[in-house]
Amino acid sequence: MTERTFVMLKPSALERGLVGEILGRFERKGLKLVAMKTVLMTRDRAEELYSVHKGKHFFDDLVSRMTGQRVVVMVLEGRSAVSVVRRLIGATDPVSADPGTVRGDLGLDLTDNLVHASDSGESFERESSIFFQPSELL
Ligand code: 3AN
Repeated sequence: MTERTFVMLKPSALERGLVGEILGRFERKGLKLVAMKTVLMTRDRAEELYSVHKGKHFFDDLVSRMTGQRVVVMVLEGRSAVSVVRRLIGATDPVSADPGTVRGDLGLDLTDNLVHASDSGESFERESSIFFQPSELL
């Protein structure tokens, strides 16, 4: 089924010049870019994006690491886009992410693990609305 997913390239992806490398993997897989922009992450947006993790031991560090940093946010579209992107990015901890995945090939840090991607259609709706107006996603 054709669906959409939300992806955020975290600060380290921009600092290390890996935006093209990561985006290229999604494009070569066949996913279509619907919208993309660079934004300065505010504390409010970071807390909203990671609201499901509020109360966990890593929440404050995660939000602080993202706040005030530039990130790239995008919406991708394609067949089973949510699960396809999750498989392409690999496990949350880059140490155990499989080779061939974004985190497995390019990352090591757990908190700034290069990329965030929605884990369900509901997450896509919630997360994309933090960064995009409906008119940007027509
Ligand atoms: P994923 O990004 O693979 O969906 P989640 O949703 O479990 O993983 O975690 C969201 C983010 O929280 C991760 N991308 C990572 O930055 C951070 N995170 C998750 N678990 C830990 C942990 N144990 N220690 C530090 N940061 C973590």
